[in-house]
Amino acid sequence: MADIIANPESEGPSGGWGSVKSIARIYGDTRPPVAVLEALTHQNKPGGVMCVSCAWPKPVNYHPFEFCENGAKATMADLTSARCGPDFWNDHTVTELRDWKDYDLEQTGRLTHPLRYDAGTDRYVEVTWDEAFEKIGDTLKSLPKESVVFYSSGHAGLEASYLYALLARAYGNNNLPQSSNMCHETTSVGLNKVIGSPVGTVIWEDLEKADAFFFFGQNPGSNSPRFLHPLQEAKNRGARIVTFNPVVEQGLVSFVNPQSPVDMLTGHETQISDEYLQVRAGGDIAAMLGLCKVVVEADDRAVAKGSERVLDIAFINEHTTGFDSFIALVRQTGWAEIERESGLIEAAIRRAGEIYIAAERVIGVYGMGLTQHYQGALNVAMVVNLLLLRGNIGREGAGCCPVRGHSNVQGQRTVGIAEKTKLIPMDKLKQLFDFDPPIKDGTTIVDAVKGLMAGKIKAFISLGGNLVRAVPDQKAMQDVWARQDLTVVVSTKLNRTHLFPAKQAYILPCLSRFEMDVQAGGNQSVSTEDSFSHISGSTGKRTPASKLLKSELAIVTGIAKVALDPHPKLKWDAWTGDYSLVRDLIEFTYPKDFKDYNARLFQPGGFYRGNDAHERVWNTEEKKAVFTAPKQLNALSFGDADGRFRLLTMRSNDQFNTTIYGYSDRFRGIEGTRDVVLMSKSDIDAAGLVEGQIVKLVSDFGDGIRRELGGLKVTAHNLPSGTIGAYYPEANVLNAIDHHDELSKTPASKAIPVRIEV
Ligand SMILES: Nc1nc2c(c(=O)[nH]1)N[C@H]1C(S)=C(S)[C@@H](COP(=O)(O)OP(=O)(O)OC[C@H]3O[C@@H](n4cnc5c(=O)[nH]c(N)nc54)[C@H](O)[C@@H]3O)O[C@H]1N2
Ligand SMILES: Nc1nc2c(c(=O)[nH]1)N[C@H]1C(S)=C(S)[C@@H](COP(=O)(O)OP(=O)(O)OC[C@H]3O[C@@H](n4cnc5c(=O)[nH]c(N)nc54)[C@H](O)[C@@H]3O)O[C@H]1N2
Ligand SMILES: [Mo]
Repeated sequence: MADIIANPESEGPSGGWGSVKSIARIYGDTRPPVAVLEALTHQNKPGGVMCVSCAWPKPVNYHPFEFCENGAKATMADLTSARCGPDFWNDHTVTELRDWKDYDLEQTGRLTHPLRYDAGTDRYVEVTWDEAFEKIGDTLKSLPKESVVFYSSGHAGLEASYLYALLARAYGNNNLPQSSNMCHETTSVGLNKVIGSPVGTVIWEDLEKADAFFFFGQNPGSNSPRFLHPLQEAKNRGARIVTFNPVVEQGLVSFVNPQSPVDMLTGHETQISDEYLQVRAGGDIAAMLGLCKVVVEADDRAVAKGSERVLDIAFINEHTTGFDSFIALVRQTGWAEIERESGLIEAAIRRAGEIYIAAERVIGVYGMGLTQHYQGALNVAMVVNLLLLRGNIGREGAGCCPVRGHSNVQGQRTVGIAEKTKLIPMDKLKQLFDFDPPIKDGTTIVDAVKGLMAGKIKAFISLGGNLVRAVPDQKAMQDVWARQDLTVVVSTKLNRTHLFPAKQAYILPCLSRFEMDVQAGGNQSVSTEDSFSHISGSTGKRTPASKLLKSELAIVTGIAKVALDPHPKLKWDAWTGDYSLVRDLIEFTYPKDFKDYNARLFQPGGFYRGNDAHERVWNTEEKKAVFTAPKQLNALSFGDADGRFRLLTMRSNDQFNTTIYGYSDRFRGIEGTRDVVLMSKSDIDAAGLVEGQIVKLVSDFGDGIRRELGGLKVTAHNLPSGTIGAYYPEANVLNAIDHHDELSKTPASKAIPVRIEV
């Protein structure tokens, strides 16, 4: 067993009483009605509400409480008793609110009325839905089609998302970027390139059969806590877990199951990781190459001895391409280089490699620690290389497991929210709706921001999200966002994006998934797709926060009716009255994925839409799974230099993306503030700093643009030398919009080149 040094600052294992205390604190902050507790007991179960937080799957054999600390926080945040009505603006101007913290904006509560920005008073004022739609429609009709963007954050259900994509295409463009452009686009593009699947290959049953899990840059304790249950079960049956992460994340160290009375009372901890390798930020390619080297060397020994091969040669021959050049590179690369680039010692990589070899079935798990890098797609290809060596894809108990963020981020892509036309069955759309869909590819987030900067983008519709706060070059983004002709943001809560209104700006308040969505045909259900490609229906039961709220679907159709000319095939009203009609359209458009959609809506655990790579059918250009010889050993676009640090931007367990629930990052022992820069003690000393000193981070991207973030307290933390940490989204002012994954354009948020100024 490795010596795992937990952060001395940490409050102890993930889960446990800390988790219960944290939920109780948010309960006190938000004061939701007591019935929220009832809502929680139905969460993620058939007939209940699918969590609005992350995309972790819903098991068929669910626990009595199938929710986690963060799901509970997200639920309470949606069902808060606080309201942000029109009278809020009697006391506040937009300019004044820009000085508020994200936390304080969130605390204002649920939005209750449609609002229009009034430049004269610098406030939002109440507007009727009809008036808002009419004005939005007039402006959209007057603008060049290419200048309008239809963004979505991964919240809205499949039904609203399908119609949103239809709206954009019927309007005349494919400008449908999504939050995944900042997140798992690296997977959609990079994984697809090497195994022909834009999504993970693992399903729930695989978790129950795996002998080992290899974690690369994914933090289940904070970001997908329900993952800790199958991990705990896996540990109990003897499976091994190996983690590569610069930060010692408590959830990957140990876990006390907050839903097990015995564990809670006895304080029984499950140790999660058998080996914890603190790789340098951006050092995973070298680390994984080292693992592959251990496998190849073991195979060489087996061949010499005439014993059973370590490589799965039959699989490699039948199913893969590129093996020879990859192996040549593995042999060529020396340990000194691997150690330097990964920041890990050979012996540690060897121990991890032995675990990989000893395991019959391995799952490779990854998250933002791999995807948000300049060579993010290469990171992903390296995970696949490692898995392919021993046939660990398309086999029970094995596979590739990217863990998605937003609850329906994967599903929105499945039903047409995509800027790349090749992903869309345009012929089906033409057949169904009798129009010629636009053939030009639309814009990604990076290109949309650059389009804004160049003045080419003139209007943004946002179906959820907080784009101004989520993107790189946030300061420049604020200015160019406000220069547009029109911004329409469909939201549940006030956020920073609303504070940079365009010439015409609207906030359209929507229902949360917990709330009843009563339309002409009665209370409607929506559906979402999880990280394992299972689709589940979700029915809200709570009384809406305000009588004036509309569903996301009704807002989409409301805009469609004013932005587009009437067309007999576009039956916006009928679809709004009965969402099952939209599901029929989805089934017709994507028959393989959505067979018997309406009939299977409430199947326990969701219905599986299948994945060819899971069956070892490779939809790549080569029709094989692809080994990739990496062209570089780190994931960076820059080299090491004196005084230059790799800044990784972190999430705490007390936030959901740009929504800040509180200032307690209890797993990392940081309380009461987010204005910190985490550094190793040796880096603090070497830089001539002292703990507690207030410093400024400045961008070292080298494009001559001054980007800075001041007021950060130097805080000692267990990190590899040269790697430092600060919180997302605050640190977004430091990243450059041109600093992104080469292949997919996902912003490289996990190794931003910075310097420290005092
Ligand atoms: N509570 C909570 N839950 C969430 C979210 C949230 O903000 N809060 N966000 C949701 C969303 S949209 C998403 S996409 C997911 C994100 O969930 P994750 O994919 O877990 O994302 P992060 O926490 O940003 O980063 C993951 C881990 O990568 C590590 N890391 C950073 N750089 C590197 C590196 O170079 N190599 C390696 N190996 N590791 C590295 C970090 O230390 C961190 O532990 O979570 C979802 N769930
Ligand atoms: N530096 C750095 N930048 C990053 C990241 C990082 O790790 N580091 N992570 C990136 C990632 S992974 C992602 S996914 C993006 C996130 O980018 P976004 O998805 O744009 O941001 P969120 O913070 O998830 O959006 C929060 C807002 O969504 C609205 N909202 C909440 N629930 C609903 C709902 O049910 N319906 C509607 N219509 N609106 C709702 C609320 O108004 C809330 O304020 O940020 C990215 N940016
Ligand atoms: Mo995400």
